[in-house]
Amino acid sequence: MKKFTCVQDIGPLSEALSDAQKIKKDRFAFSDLGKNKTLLMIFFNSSLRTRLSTQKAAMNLGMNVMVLDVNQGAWKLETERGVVMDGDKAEHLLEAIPVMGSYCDIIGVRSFAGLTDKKSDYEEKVLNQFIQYSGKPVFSMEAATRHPLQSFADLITIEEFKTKERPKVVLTWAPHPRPLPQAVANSFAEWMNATDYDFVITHPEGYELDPNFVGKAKVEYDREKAFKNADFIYAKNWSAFTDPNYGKVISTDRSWTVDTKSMELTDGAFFMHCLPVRRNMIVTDDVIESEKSIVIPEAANREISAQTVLWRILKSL
Ligand code: AN0
Ligand code: CP
Repeated sequence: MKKFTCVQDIGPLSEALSDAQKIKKDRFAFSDLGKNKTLLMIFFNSSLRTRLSTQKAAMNLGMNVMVLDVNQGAWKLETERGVVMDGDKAEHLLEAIPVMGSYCDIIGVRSFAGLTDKKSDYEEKVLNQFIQYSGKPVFSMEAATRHPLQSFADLITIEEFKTKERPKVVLTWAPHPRPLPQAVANSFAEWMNATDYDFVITHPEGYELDPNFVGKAKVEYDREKAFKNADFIYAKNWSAFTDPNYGKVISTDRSWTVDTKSMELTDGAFFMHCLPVRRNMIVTDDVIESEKSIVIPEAANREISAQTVLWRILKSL
């Protein structure tokens, strides 16, 4: 595997899941594979889980790991070509990328959507420049439109907890005070659409996602109807995608907070969220602390999804 940015890059999900299972059974079985190979993780945005789980995954495979927080100690980077660089940005991405590529064997990039220019975000400008100019395999640690390592971990988690062959999985929008990218929701939809689950998306009017990601999913505006018979509730906030509100918070309606009353409409559903989560905005204390909450095993599976991806890339070097 030469890149990992979307569901297509992983190939058949059944094979990816079986690789993940094998790795989870013995995560040190391939600890020689990454010997003398270096992973460089580049963060343009904050992270807890992605940073730690991906580093741990690389260490399990015997790799060396370097982490660069672009906004803490590195030169400020210009990302647009043609700009007269007379402002505060001292270096251009077009030099920085091949330089970074020269120090490592695999590059992981986190670069969120700016949420001001939809076209630029949805073209995945930053991630694609890394793919084009680094000369090294690149994987996404959440880019502008997708978060595939999260979605892969979500899929692994659903497979572990499901009690029926074809569970009903509901992606529900939930309120948040600040504008967040659509990446986690887009990506979750993309991966769920690649399964044969019964997949439903629910959100208030105005929060429609990009139809390319919604795909064949059922969109149900009535949250009560959507929650009925659900086996998994996957909560996430995202800002508006549709113009003229792209990147804006158009509602913080707390009747969309996932609470015990709404969970009672489901078929004893498990509660999922990628974390970090704002309690009593996205989900109540009661629900996230309930025995149906699987947010911790979900986060733990980030190590497994990252290790499966790194294992595949290392094998192809
Ligand atoms: C980010 C987001 O919504 O994309 C990262 C989630 C994994 N969340 C926040 O910025 C709070
Ligand atoms: N879920 C997730 O990607 O978490 P971090 O932003 O902490 O990495």
